[in-house]
Amino acid sequence: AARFNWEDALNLRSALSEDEISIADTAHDFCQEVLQPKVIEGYRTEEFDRNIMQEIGAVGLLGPTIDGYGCAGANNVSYGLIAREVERVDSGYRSAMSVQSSLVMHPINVFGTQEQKDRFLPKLATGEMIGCFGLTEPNHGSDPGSMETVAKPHPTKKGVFVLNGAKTWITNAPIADLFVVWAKLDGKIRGFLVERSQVPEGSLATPAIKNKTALRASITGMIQMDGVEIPEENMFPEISGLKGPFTCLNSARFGIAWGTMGALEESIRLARNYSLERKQFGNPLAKYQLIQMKLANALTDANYGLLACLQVGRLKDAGEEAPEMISMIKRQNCDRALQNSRALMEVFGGNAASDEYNITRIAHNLQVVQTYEGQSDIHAMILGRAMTGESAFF
Ligand code: TGC
Ligand code: FAD
Repeated sequence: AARFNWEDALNLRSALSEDEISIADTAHDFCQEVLQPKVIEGYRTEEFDRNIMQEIGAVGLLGPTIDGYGCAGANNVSYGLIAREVERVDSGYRSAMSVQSSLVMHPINVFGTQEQKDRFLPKLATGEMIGCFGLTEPNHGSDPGSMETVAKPHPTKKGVFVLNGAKTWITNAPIADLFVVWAKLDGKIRGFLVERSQVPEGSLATPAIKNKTALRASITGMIQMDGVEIPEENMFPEISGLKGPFTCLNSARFGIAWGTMGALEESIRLARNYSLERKQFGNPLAKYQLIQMKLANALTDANYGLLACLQVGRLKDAGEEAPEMISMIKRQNCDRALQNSRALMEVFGGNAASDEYNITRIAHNLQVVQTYEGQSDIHAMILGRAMTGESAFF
């Protein structure tokens, strides 16, 4: 019989290929050596140094599933393993990475023209260029189909579109060079590539949303467009309707399902170690049943969650996944990671209030992760609709 290893309780590693293990180990070492030492300060100051994206790019972790253009050409399981390693450090760093990979590079790769791919993908892969994804608006979050941002042909300049509207809560927006903006053209949602350096001065503003209570290590802001002019070759040529942004979200939500398990695993490691060191009533906290219950609950949820991710990843690699499967793992893993990390905060007593113990940062981040890319209740209704044929949204 095998010895039980709490750090890989159901032996996920045994179900991975050599390539997947090698990518996961590279990502792990990079994240621990380069990102982990920055995170407490990054979270305190709420500053995201754009060099971080270049560092992530230099180890090949941006757009890893894309073939060519300087990308790794790895499978979806590998992408999930990378997200898990980045989010083991911080959900904000995983946000910055997954927006670049899933929400900017992925749509360019699947919807873009050859010219768009050649122009943008190599620079996005190195992190020299930073991208963001503008879907959410001040009045339309869970219901992006009602968006107000519009694109119109320029009244006098041939081959030019003009964008007007506002997007909010956009990861990377204040420092982005490239904006994937979803806007209605003749009432239909279309995707546009807005290059900061190419638009008329004063037409594009990207103020940061400051003083966040979570995800402080990533930068978030608005995209305010007032007569942004872009050439028509910067529109995705074929894709129209919500299918465009949701195709991107399928990939990002899949990564989040893995990522949250990394955050939960880190919460478990921190709480276990703390409980062995801290003594009350003459014993280490780890000796008490109620503490062990919290650890056992969290460990079970993390490992069930990872195996569900692996199953959906294998299906995705075979082209056999359904979006509802991704809704299921995104919702379940966010909810379990949030609930368990909150319970594990209790193990730290008053020290949970010190950022040096890291646990509270992780739990607060997970509240946002459970909200973005479809709040958990929205995913429950996506599943309920698939089960019953009845839409509960409208
Ligand atoms: P609905 O009728 O469901 O769909 C309209 C059209 O879209 C298609 N579609 C999908 N296609 C591919 N993949 C999916 N997952 C799809 N879901 C829907 C659908 O087939 C249909 O196509 P067609 O051709 O028939 O028109 O539209 P609805 O208006 O009823 O949608 C409701 C709902 C709730 C499902 C949807 O709007 C939703 O998921 N809302 C949540 C919004 C959301 O996830 N926003 C994310 C913003 S981006 C973000 O948060 C990034 S954070 C990144 C970070 O920092 O890490
Ligand atoms: P609302 O839609 O107002 O929802 C509020 C509550 O009501 C939720 O609990 C929701 O589940 C519930 N609700 C809504 N409708 C229903 C219904 N029909 N039935 C029952 N309950 C309902 N967006 C982007 O486009 N790009 C990004 O890069 C991005 N990054 C983000 C980064 C951060 C830090 C944050 C906080 C958000 C980010 N978002 C981004 C936005 C995010 O996707 C939205 O916040 C999310 O989709 C929810 O929208 P909302 O905030 O408008 O909430």
